[in-house]
Amino acid sequence: MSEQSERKRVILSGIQPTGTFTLGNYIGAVRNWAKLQDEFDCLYMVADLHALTVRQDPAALRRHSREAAAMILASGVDPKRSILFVQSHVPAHTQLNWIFCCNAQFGELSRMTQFKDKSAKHPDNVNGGLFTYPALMAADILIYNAELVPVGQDQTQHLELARNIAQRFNNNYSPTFVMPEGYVTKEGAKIMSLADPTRKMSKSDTNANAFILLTDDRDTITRKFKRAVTDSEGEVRYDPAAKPGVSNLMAIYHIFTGKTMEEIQHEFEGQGYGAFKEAVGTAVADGLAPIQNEYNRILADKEYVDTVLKEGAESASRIANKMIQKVYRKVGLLQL
Ligand code: AQP
Repeated sequence: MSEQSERKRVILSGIQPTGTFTLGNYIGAVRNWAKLQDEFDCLYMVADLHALTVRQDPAALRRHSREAAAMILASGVDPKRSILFVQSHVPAHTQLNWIFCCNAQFGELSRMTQFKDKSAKHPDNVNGGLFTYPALMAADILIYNAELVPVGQDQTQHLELARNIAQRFNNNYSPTFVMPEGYVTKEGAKIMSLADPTRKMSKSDTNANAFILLTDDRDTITRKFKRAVTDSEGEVRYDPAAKPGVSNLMAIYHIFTGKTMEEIQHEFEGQGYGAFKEAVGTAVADGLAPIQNEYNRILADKEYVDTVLKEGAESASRIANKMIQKVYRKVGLLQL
């Protein structure tokens, strides 16, 4: 990173390679990452270790990790300006995780709602990693002394825990970690499932009609939007509580066209949902086309993607290894 960029604040964000990215991942996360590069020193992480808290097919996980990197690059992240790496390529994350596991309290980990949610979703695999996941997330952030972390509502509790862990460590030893803050992007829309608009769109949803994948072709995108669950009112109006399906489609249309909710409402007045759904599908397919072209181009060059990831891991490790040495020394681990 340039000398001038040393004055920028550090921001860290990650995404799990648990599948092909959805439109939700794009709108809520990856789309914003390229823009953040102007203002911040950015670290972007393919969070493969976090993905292991849920059972993964090894071959698919490997494939998804490389695809995730290619999609992040295709979305505009520039590896010359930002550090893009795979979490497991920087072992200091897991080293700090252990120190934090020994700092985080059973009570505070038990209160994490995501642990409760994921345990309920995967009752046959309530593993220790799922329970201590927030300690690893704290390590991801604090190992780089990231000042800002873009978080959705579902992650604010984890960020709070990271702050508590940092505070406790600083008090018990000596000032080491900066307090990370949540960073809310201007258009941080939460995109809902097309099949059940009361639930968020998720890449691991078993119903393929619930999500738009960033790799879906135009026909698939159009078809999925046509099938999207709405309501029987037939009026395009923004009201997330009463009309979650229509409001979700309006939010998506707004993001891809820049039109306001009033403009959208006016555009489809008296037309029912058919024309509206068609327009949303077209706008999304048009908007994703250049990213898909770029993604296919980048992914075809496996060597390039791997070089970016290798260099990213080296840059990240340089920062992370310094921190882990410092932490090991402070907690009293013998250093030779
Ligand atoms: N539906 C969504 N709307 C807006 N933002 C979303 N994100 C995920 N879904 C939506 C954002 O994407 C980033 C990466 O998420 P992740 O892969 O680390 O985990 P996740 O939030 O659990 O994403 P998924 O797609 O739902 O994955 P699975 O199905 O594996 O659990 C985060 O910034 C998240 O806010």
